[in-house]
Amino acid sequence: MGMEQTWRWYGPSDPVTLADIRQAGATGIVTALHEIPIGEVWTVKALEERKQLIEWDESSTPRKPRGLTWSIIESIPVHEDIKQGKPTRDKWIANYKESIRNVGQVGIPVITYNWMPVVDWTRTNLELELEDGARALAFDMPEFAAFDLYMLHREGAEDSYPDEIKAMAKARFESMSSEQRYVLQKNIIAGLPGGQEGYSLDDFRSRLDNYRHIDSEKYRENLAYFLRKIIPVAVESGVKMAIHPDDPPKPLFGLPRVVSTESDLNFIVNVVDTIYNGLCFCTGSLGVRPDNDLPGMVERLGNKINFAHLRSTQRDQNDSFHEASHLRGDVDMFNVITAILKEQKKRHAANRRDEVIPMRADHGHTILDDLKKKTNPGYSAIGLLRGMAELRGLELGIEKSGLIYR
Ligand code: DNO
Repeated sequence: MGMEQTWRWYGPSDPVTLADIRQAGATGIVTALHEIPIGEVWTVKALEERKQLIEWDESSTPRKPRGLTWSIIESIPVHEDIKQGKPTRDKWIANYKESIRNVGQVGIPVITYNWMPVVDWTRTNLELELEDGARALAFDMPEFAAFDLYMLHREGAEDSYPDEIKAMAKARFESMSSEQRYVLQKNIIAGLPGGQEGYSLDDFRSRLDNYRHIDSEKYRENLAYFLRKIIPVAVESGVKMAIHPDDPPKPLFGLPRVVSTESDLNFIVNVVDTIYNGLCFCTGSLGVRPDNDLPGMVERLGNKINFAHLRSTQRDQNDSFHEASHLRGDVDMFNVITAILKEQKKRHAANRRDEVIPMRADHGHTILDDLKKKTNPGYSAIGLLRGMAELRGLELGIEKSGLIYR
């Protein structure tokens, strides 16, 4: 049996409609109540309403099922006080637990979240033009350093980069127009779709300042504290948690990062050893590090994978990368999908109810007609449709080949 094909929908204002998603062949919806401020409780009423909207077409009487299910929440963001381990964290954790209970009551089986400090996923360029004219998301280290050193003027930034990156950053900054500098700043701190809030420069500096005394060890401890409190509630509520890896999987702005490597993931799943304390296996994020052996990680950590984000990244020079099409780039998608299907087989043999792992094609290129439209970066319909169609074809090929029985 194949994976569950899901699609991220940004809610009623998403230019990609539920009907579009159905036509793309997905059956699961991945979404969030983006309007709820970070830390507040997600009520049963608000969850129910959104679930009805997703699953039922009310435009005719009697109403008709759309053929879509709200399968995953991505994300319930974690309040910064919890991440920083502030004395007020228990109040926000109590809210988080309440939200988990409510999600369980409404019957949504998985919640995705991340443990990235201050910023969620980060890119410097949302429109890198590829040789075929498609646009891709990219992270350029010298540009990122130019922002950090010459626009943010972060204390300590000088020690964060090797000399050659600093020299490139300086040259890059000097050659940029004020418009280009503004776009760079906006890309980095104004918030990407579905991410944390956006910040102004001053606000951003003070947010970074909160981490002055938090090193990786402390930051990891804060995560363990959070997990010990929430996982028992997740178990009770029948809701599986799925932590998303750091994107990119390396420290930014001198902030701690503790969800980047296999040993980070091992630490996390062992804090409370249950399938309810699991992973969102994002191949594009983890794949930026050459030391992450993705198919091997699926083999070793497979029983804790509650959700898969399938996409590929291509490492470039100077610690930079861009998003490749789904079957190209550095991610060995063939062996990743083979390993996921083998994991599903094991679950089947063990009679696990969650035998089918939900996946979504993540971050497509902007192509064809979407180049003329306003779209959410990485989430335009046609590019994602291409990605999903490729992944689905690869999956079917692997299934038919009998490879997963070997
Ligand atoms: C980006 C996404 C992330 C992800 C969060 C999970 O496209 O993968 O924003 O949703 O990090 O909390």
